[in-house]
Amino acid sequence: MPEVNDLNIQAVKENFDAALRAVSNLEELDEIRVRFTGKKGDLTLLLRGLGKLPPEQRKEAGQEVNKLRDEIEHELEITGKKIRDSENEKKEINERIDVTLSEKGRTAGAFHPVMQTMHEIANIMQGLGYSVATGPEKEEEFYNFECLNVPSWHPARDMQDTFYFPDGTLLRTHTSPVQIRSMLKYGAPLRIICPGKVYRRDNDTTHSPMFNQMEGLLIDKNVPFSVMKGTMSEMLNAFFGRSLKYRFRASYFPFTEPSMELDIECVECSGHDEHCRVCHGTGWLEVVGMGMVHPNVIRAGKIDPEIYNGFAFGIGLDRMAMLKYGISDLRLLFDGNVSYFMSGFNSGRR
Ligand code: 2U9
Repeated sequence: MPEVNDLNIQAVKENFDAALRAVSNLEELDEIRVRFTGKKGDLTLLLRGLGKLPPEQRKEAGQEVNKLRDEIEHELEITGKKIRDSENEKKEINERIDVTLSEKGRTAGAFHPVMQTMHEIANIMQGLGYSVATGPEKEEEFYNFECLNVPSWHPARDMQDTFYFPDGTLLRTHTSPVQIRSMLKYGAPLRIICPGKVYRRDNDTTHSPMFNQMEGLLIDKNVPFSVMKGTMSEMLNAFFGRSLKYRFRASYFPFTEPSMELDIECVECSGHDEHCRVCHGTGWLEVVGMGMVHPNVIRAGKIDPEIYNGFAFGIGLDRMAMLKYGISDLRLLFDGNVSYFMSGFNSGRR
């Protein structure tokens, strides 16, 4: 075997074979490629050394070096392909998706308790023949107050109590304007419920500047007072899932005459706990305001109060949700932290 520039062709071949046997990835293979075929690589040195050989040895040595170069390039290519194939195979196995596996599981979303309450009461009322009506939250004074027999001197109209926009419009303080708009649109007879957000300048532990209400309106001929009382008690029995005790108290609202407030027995203690945190020992909970619609309001809805009468009611959905689901603090309803609700409010305490 000729020696070229002190490098033995056979030794280069053996070194290359040994290096190739030890290679395990493409980076290492690249290092070998540089070590043997690079500018300063063993093969290049061999080629350079050819010129220093006596002319009679050059031809044979040149053929040997060229043969070795072809072999090395061939081996590098084959080994590179083997490594790439094996890496692809490993990747395929590691990244393989088993489409038959079941999903990891996720926490189910749920309706907010106030929305659940809204749907429950709406379902009950729809069962009694009422339709759901909605309207704008940004209202005109005319629909929010004027049509509802709320005089201009009434404190509710004050800047202290109502959110006004600079143009004189306002954030509705109750959903009553929806009933006025419905009377104007559909006329009589009418049976509607109007759920939605309402706004008042109130903010303390028991009041939020935005809260949820559901009002209802029935207009027909010769509607007796007893239908109002019966409808309200049926609705509350269905909502709480049992027959409750009721107490009707005389009250006053500008839009109804006569007006009443309806108390139910305390859903927490039924009047048996003088330290009850819900009824504070009174045994009663005030839940609904209602009354026979004032003739002025019927007239504002372009319906003749000599022919038609009816009743209306208003109920606070946030308070109803708290009572039904045992939520002790109003602020929890508007808090972004869902952990409270995830921890089982939905267990159906009542
Ligand atoms: C029309 C005619 C009459 C709606 C009524 C109440 C009584 C009432 C309160 C309950 C709890 C508001 O959310 S609350 O604070 N509401 O007491 N609302 S009668 O009367 C109407 C509405 C519209 C056309």
